[in-house]
Amino acid sequence: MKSIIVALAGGTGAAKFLRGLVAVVPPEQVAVIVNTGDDALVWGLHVSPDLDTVTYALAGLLDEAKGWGVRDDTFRCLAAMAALGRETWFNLGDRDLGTHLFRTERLAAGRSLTEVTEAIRRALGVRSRLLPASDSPVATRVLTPGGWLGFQEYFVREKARVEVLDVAYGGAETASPAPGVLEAIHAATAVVICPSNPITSIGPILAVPGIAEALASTPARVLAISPIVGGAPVSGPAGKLMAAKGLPVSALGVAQLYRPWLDVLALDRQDERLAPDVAALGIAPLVTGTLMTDRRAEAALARAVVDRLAS
Ligand code: FO1
Repeated sequence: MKSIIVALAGGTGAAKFLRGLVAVVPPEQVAVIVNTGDDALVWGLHVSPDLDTVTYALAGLLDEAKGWGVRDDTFRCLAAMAALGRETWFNLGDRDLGTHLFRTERLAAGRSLTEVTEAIRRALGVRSRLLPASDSPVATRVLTPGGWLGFQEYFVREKARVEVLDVAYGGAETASPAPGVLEAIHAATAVVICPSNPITSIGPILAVPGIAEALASTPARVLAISPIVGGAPVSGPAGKLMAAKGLPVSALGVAQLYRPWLDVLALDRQDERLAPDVAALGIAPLVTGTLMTDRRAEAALARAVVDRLAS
């Protein structure tokens, strides 16, 4: 039987790890289940930031400095919208707009997000399978002292600077996993949870009924890579959001959150002292370099993960 590694992914951290993964295993042997909780309507267009970040990364098109969008994109449409008095805090590049126009038009024509994602991946030459976690909307919302914000309002407009009191996944209770998601988890040789924000990237995937259960019941080993190193997130607001959920901001907090179904936790060498506490939760620690500072480091982390899963 063909071996397939199934990865659960958010945006930038996941994109780096997946780039490393397809450098060490054939891309056709990787299937990625991607967060849609960050999706937003911008100027009437359906933007799926994490699907696009992963797609662009695997297509070699990602703007690596920003960690999102298309490399060398221009922003002339954005400037035109600003001149017309529209809100432009969400920076949509001109080439990126092509993806959003295509997605929005195809969805309006009755295609599912899964079908549209498949069409985009094929057109861009991505050889790994990409699956949105759900075809129905799951909207991450953040409670601040001023009220609830959509995830992009919190993350981009407010630059994640406001206090976070709670996080919710609107629509998750009634959403179902996209076609192929549960089957992929059950048929996987191994499952990897990418080093993505546990609350706003992996949380919305797990909130879709059936997905956490599939992780608990799959015969495959499930390994997560901690996005928290040395008591702080490698990037983004994961620390604040974990604290808002009452979790310690550490690799141990990640272990506690994923404990119901996690077999192995990869944690950075800086956090080696936490390994016994992770083991005490019944999760096998894998102490390795998790900081993906360049392509070599991305591939080295992927290699360590693949080797551990094969052992
Ligand atoms: N992130 C920003 O910090 N500022 C932006 O203006 C911005 C625009 C944007 C456009 C398209 C896209 O696919 C992603 C974009 N992102 C932007 C990234 C995105 O908000 C987040 O990185 C993810 O939602 C978190 O994974």
